[in-house]
Amino acid sequence: MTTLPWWTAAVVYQIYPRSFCDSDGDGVGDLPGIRSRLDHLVRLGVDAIWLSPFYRSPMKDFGYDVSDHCDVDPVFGTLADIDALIAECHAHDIRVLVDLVPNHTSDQHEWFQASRSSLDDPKRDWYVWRDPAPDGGPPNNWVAAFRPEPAWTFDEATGQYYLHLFLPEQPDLDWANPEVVEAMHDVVRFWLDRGVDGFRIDVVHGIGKDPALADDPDEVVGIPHTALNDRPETHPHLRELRRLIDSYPGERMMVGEVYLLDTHLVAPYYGRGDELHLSFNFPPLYTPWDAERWREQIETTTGLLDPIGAWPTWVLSNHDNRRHRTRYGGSEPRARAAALLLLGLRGTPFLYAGEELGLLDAEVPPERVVDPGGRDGCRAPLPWDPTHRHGWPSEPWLPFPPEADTHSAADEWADPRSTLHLYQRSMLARRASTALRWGDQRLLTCPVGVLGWVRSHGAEQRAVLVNFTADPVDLEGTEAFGATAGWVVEVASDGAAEGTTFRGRLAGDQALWLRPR
Ligand code: TEU
Repeated sequence: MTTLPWWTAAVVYQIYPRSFCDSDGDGVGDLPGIRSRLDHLVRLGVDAIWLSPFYRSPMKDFGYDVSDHCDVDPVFGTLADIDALIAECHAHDIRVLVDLVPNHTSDQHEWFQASRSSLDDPKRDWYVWRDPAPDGGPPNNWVAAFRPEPAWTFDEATGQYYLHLFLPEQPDLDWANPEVVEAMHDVVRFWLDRGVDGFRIDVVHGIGKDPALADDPDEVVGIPHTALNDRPETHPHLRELRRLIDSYPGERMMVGEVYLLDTHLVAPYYGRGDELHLSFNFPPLYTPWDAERWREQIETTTGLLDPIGAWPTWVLSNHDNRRHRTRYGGSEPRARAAALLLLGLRGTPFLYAGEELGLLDAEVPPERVVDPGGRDGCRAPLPWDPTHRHGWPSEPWLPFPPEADTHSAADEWADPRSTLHLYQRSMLARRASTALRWGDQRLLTCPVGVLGWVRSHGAEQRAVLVNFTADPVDLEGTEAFGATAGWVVEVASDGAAEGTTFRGRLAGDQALWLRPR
């Protein structure tokens, strides 16, 4: 039997620690809270978790502004808590990925404090400092994320500007400086030595910068530079990181957040199998719920990645974007069909905590918006039970999502027809099928509004059919029906008729997984 690395077969579950589970009643989720809910993840059947940052941070960007990479912020717990969480995950065969934020630090990090202290501080050139332009303005026209403002802030003390692709409180490190590279490698070693299985690497395509800091072209002015920064300088850094991570035993890995919104630009970040093990690919996330548009995304992705031996990833929701149920018009049946799409594609699927409950984004009133990027809605706290505060000991930092009264984990475990049970059933079926985990993928000709494909691995086969429309569709006479005649419904997104012979009809908003009899 083929043995491919664990991360090709894994379902990865993203936890945003602030919003998962609060153990101490301060309204913010924490590491002991996560540990107390591991039974939920074990039962659901996730293979790995990715923890968004829990490091020391002033929380201007809720942890993506790191002030100490090698310590836990007190709001989340202690190093002993992360050790205990890693150990307990491993005891349940769940791998642990942590977030590595290499592009920038907090302005409160001791490195930046030193850097800004004087022009000749030994850490001055750990960050990107430049003299003002002749008119006194910023050194170039780069725009920061979140607000349409320059990616440069002037520092009175030393009379220069420093670069920040995100908030002014998130100065960019200068990876052209070998001391920075070495310091970040030390951070990587620190966490690998503590036993993590790998890293999700934040804005990894950002670390190499144009040494000339040339202006962005006029036609893209206004687009944050982080979505444009695609430099050859980054690739040697990725090869070094790859060598470092691969030098550890036990198939450690990295999945990069390459936030370039074109798969053609993402593919090179896999290198020749010597850069990222996996890369996020966001164009599908930004694709509307439309069969033709999804067909293009699937063909583009596999067309670019298969030939270079790169393993795809698929993701519908995360802490930076409205949840897919919200984006797809709020329909839960549709979100459930999307789950079978996500888990049925060739590649590693990433789930975002709460999508297994079918959650919508919270409607956050203006006075409770706290994120500089306005991404609060998808970061709403998870409802654990139907009580007043849904298992949170005090009022959480953000309001609960709509339907928290009916979509808590306890409610959903109690109802075999729930979205949670659908995720559990499909993840079990995926675990049991080499075709679903590793199989080739051949798209089938289907009626308008439907996508279908067959996954094959050796003699094993599965078919996935997704009806993107709200109307029933008859497949009789199509290639899709020909390929699956006599097959059995293994998983249905609405739970209907599982275990019976497929008759060639898809209900509106329905997706099916089929297996040969
Ligand atoms: O995101 C990178 C990124 O480019 C996004 O912030 C994107 O610009 C924005 O979400 C669009 O709405 C990563 C993290 O995922 C994000 O949470 C951080 O804020 C950001 O990096 C800075 O570290």
